[in-house]
Order: sequence, then structure tokens, then C-alpha cells
Amino acid sequence: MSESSSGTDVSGGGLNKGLGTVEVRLRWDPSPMGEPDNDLDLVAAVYDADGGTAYLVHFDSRSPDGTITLTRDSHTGQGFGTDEAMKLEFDRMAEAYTRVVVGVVIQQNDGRKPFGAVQNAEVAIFRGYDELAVHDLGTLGGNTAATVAEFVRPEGESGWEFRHRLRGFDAGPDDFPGVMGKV
Ligand SMILES: [Ca+2]
Repeated sequence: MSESSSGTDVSGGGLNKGLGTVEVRLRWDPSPMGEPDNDLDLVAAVYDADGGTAYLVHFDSRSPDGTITLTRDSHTGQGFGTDEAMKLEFDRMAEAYTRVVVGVVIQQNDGRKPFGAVQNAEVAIFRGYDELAVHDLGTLGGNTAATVAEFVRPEGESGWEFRHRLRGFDAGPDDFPGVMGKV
């Protein structure tokens, strides 16, 4: 389980192949006293070569092969540092899978709560100690969901590539998984 001794680590700038293990870290501030909790969720959708959704990973849905794990979960955003985190082990992912999209969706409990109503919502994507991307989700204003990272394995290639991706969606926890993979 030693991530620092990964044999696939590629040194040198700009080369994102052989991603190894990637962690997506999400943080946000709790709601003001007396208001419904701010509950943001990380969601990963895994696609096969035909573009079909192979499976989803979120707070109550696990990866069948254990390569994507929600390692930290929060319903309120309380506490310091990372509130929710997801680990993706690309080295162990089956050949059949060629694309993974990671998103954030806000639980809509009482009325509508967009990113603009959640303070200091930020997502960061790390490969080891390297920060691949960081996004201030507050910039998404009126959106209630967003895709924040895309990982692809090009046809004929063995290595995965990271692609920057930040796109807002007007969707909730029920319908976001169905649309998050659409380009
Ligand atoms: Ca959550």
C-alpha cells in the first residue's frame, strides 16, 4: 500500500500518463446556524469503450473491483481540511474501462442550494504530492452539480491521461449521474 514507492511514477513535467493513484479532495464550509446542512457529494462515473456507464461510485455505491474508494465522507462540511475524498487506482483498473469522470453534486433537501450558496467550496486533484488541478466551485454560481476531472485511456494506449474539466450542471443527485459523462 506504499504510494511513495509506486513503480509507475513518471517524473518530468507535463507527462500525465501512468497516473497511478489519484486522490480527489473536496472541502466546503458548513451552512449557517439554523439553515439546512451543506451536503456535497463526490461522484465518479466509469465508462467502458462503448461509452456505456459501467458503474458509479458515491457515498452509498462502491466500485465492484475496489479501484475507486470514497475514503472520507461528510454530510455537513464541518471540521478542518478535506471533508470528502476519493481515491482512484488507475494501475489496477480493468482494461474494459476507458474513461472516468469525477463530479460534485449538492444534496437538495429543502429547496434549491447552488454552489453560490455554499462558502469556500473547493476541489483539488492530487497525484501523490503533485496537485494536478484545483477548482473554486463558488465560480459555478447557480449550478447545483459540476464535473471536475476527466481521466481517459486512449485507444491502444495502456496509460491513463488526466484532462482538466470544470463544467457546471443544473442537476441534482438523482439526474446528475445520467448527464455527467456527456461531453
Ligand atoms: Ca456528502
